[in-house]
Amino acid sequence: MSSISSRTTLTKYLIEQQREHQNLPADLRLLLEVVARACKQIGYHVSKGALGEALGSAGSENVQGEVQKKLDVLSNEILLEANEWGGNLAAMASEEMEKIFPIPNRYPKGNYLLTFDPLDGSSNIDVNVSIGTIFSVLRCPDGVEPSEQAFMQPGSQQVAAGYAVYGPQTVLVLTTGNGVNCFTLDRELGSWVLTQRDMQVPAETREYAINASNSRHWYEPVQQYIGELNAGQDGPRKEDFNMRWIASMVADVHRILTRGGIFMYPADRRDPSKPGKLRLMYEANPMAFIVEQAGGAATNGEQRILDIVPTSLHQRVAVFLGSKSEVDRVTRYHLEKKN
Ligand code: AHM
Ligand code: MG
Repeated sequence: MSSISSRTTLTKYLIEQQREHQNLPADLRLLLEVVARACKQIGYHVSKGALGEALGSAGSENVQGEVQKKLDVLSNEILLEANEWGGNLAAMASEEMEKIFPIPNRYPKGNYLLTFDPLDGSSNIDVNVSIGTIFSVLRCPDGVEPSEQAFMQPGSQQVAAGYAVYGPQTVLVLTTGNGVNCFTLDRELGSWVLTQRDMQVPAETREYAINASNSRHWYEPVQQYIGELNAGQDGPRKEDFNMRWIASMVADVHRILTRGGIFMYPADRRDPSKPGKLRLMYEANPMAFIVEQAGGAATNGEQRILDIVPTSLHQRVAVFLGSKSEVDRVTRYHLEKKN
């Protein structure tokens, strides 16, 4: 364990990036610090649980028709309030808001667009299981008034993405397109401390994550792929696989970044108008950027997630991400069935 004086805090790390690699403009650095500070605040409220009166339903629905939890609403407000006045953003968009949030005229406007899922894994809030925040930063096209259209950029245009996990430890995982680093919150000092440099998704894995209760609805390529994993040593893969499903994408992805694996939320037969459950702009894109930066892969079963040009803010997408060899295999099964 490093001594306190030799620790690299998030602030120090970002300033070093700015100086040494010149790939991090000062306004982006400040924006990331503000987002990280908001995550710290959200983490504080999460950790209070019943003591903070933040558990339970807010009695409202979001644009996706999902019941909002009190903490969904609170986390959204924390992110909006923290980021509206800093002068680094042109607009924000959130899972919890139907429309974009342009920066109010009373504040200066900046060059970036921020999207977020304020509290991912909402179904786990009340049962004290890891949840998190996911965010993505895009450049606002020059001279464009921030509108929903300004956000319609493929994920490959992201300039930064990250997530926080509020779990046994509170961690922040961040990429600015130059690898992936993990910071752990030192609660006493209130600082994010760099605890893992250059995270890499192991290329091979024997672990997979999928909500198996949906198996009867899956399309054939997913049935085939999961069938082979479940057949274990007796099947064509000739080895046993293990399944894990936390139902918080942040926690499942964090496990995969740490020890490998594949995460899947496929499209299925239930509602062809909804390709999967997860949202492209503030769930799939930031996670795909992080996983690719860590040497993994991310597709919708047919194409790279980061190449998809969005057509609406809350668009859903099928997700297969994690260890490259497995994502390549399940993508191949989809493409073979298509042709
Ligand atoms: P949320 O953003 O409303 O929390 O929904 C997204 C979550 C993901 O974190 C997780 O992978 C998935 O929904 C779990 O879905 P399921 O309820 O099918 O297990
Ligand atoms: Mg979510």
